[in-house]
This record gives sequence, structure tokens and C-alpha cells, in this order.
Amino acid sequence: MSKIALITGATSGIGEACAHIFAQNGYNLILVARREERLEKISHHLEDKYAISIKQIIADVRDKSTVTESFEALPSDWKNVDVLVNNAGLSQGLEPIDKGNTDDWDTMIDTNVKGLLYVTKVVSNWMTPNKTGHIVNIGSIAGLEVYPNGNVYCASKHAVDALTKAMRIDLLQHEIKVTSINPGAVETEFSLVRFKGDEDRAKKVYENFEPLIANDIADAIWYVVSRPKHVNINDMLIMPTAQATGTIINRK
Ligand code: NDP
Ligand code: 8X3
Repeated sequence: MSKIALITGATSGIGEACAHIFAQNGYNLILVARREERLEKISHHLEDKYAISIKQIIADVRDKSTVTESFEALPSDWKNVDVLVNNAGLSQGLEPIDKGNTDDWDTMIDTNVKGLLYVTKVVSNWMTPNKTGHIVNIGSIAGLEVYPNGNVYCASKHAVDALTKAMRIDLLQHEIKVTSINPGAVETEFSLVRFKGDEDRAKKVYENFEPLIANDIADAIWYVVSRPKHVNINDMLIMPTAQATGTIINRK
């Protein structure tokens, strides 16, 4: 029986790259995101290319009942999830705290923190009776330091860091591994989403230095999940060579 990975936010960037690398390594996949057409296209491509099976779940991770109902509706053999990649997440805006948009704050906290919790609640309950499983949370350099105007996004990723540590403690008795992967600048749709479709502003974020690409992170995630059972990588901070901190970048 092939192993199963459940990946949230699989329609773009890091989540999509993870779907590829797990598929390439023979995993069956449960892919979660909101954009149905994209998810379908990616799923069909991977099923054809790697002869694996995929279940698609169109869900907004912020919606607790949708997450619970759509996940629990999976056939029981699909609930033997070996790896959960809690990747769905986003930033909205880059403003000082007094100028921030409170709807953006809700979106970031509801997605990055509460969505991750709703998904983890369901999937960890599938893992515990099996006494095996690996939860990989996508944090950020923004979860380890705070940068100007990053306020609420940084707070949400600091929460992910705290939850990763908490999960590792609470799930220890169930032999479930928990890892956080904390990337620096990765060129994905992240900045386009942060700046609400402003392509010029998004492009500038990655100008004049070589950022990471989604596959760099997927590669690290694959390394982490493919260690022997007795080895857990607690966390990993992965930066572009040209980036020293959240804001110090060696641009040419
Ligand atoms: P992308 O914008 O390219 O991908 C984000 C993914 O998350 C999309 O597939 C999107 O799918 C999904 N998503 C967003 N909101 C929801 C939601 N409410 N419900 C379900 N799925 C959702 O960005 P990245 O790949 O860069 O981001 C992935 C993760 O990596 C995020 O947690 C981000 O914070 C983190 N990260 C990114 C860094 C970077 O520099 N890019 C650096 C450090 C961390 P859809 O819209 O179809 O729902
Ligand atoms: C994304 C990286 O530094 O742009 O988490 O916030 S950063």
C-alpha cells in the first residue's frame, strides 16, 4: 500500500512543488485548496505522470465545518495519512500597525493559525491510533524575527512556531513527528497575494538577487520526511544565500 501525504495549499508555490516531489516518490496524495480548476489540472497531471492516486478537496481552511466534513468524507483507507504538510497560508498587506487593514489581519490569522489548527485537529486524530505520522508546518523567517510592517503576518508565523513546539510535545506519546520548515524569500505567488494582484510591486520583492524557488523548499521537506523513523528534524531555517535576515538582502 502506497503512503499518503495530505498537502494544504497545493495549487501554487511550495504546496504545488511538494505535491510533485511526493508524487515522484510514489505517494498517493490528498490535495487541498480553494481554486478548483487549478487543483484539477495539477492532480490530473500528477496522476498521469507518476501513476499515483489523488483525492482533491476543494476547501477554504478557514471554514471549520467544511474542513471537518470534507476531510471526514474521505474513504477510510485514505485516512491513513503518513505526512501532513500544513502549507496553506498567506500575507495580506505590509503596513504599520496603526495603518493596517483589520480585514487583512483576520484573513492572515484565520488562515495561517486557525486554518492550520482545524486541519491538524482532524488529521492528528487519524494518525494517533496508527502510532505513526509526520506533521510538517510551514512557518517562515517571519516566525522567528519581526520586520517593519510585518506585524500581523509575523505574529501569525510566530504562532505557527509555538504550535509546532506544542504539537511536538502533545503528540510525542503517539510517536508522531512534528517539524517546522521556515523559509526566507521564495519566489511564488506569495507577494502577488500580499500586494493584492499588484504585479509590479510583487516583482520588485525578488529583484536583483536570487531568491529561493518553491522546489528548494519541497526538496528540504522531502529530506525531512524521508529520514529513518527514529530521526526527527525539529526545524529548518532555509534562506537564499543572498538574504541574511528578513530584511537584509544583498541586491546587486
Ligand atoms: P502561494 O501564494 O504561491 O501559495 C499559497 C497556497 O495556499 C495556494 O495554493 C493557495 O491556494 C493556498 N491557500 C491560501 N489561502 C487558503 C485558504 N484559506 N484555504 C485553502 N488554501 C489556501 O504562496 P507560497 O507557496 O509562497 O506559500 C506557502 C506557504 O509558505 C505559506 O504558508 C506562506 O506563508 C509560507 N512562506 C512563504 C514564503 C515565501 O517567501 N513565498 C516564505 C516563508 C513562508 P488557493 O488560493 O487555491 O486556495
Ligand atoms: C514570507 C517571507 O519575509 O517575506 O514568509 O515575510 S517574508
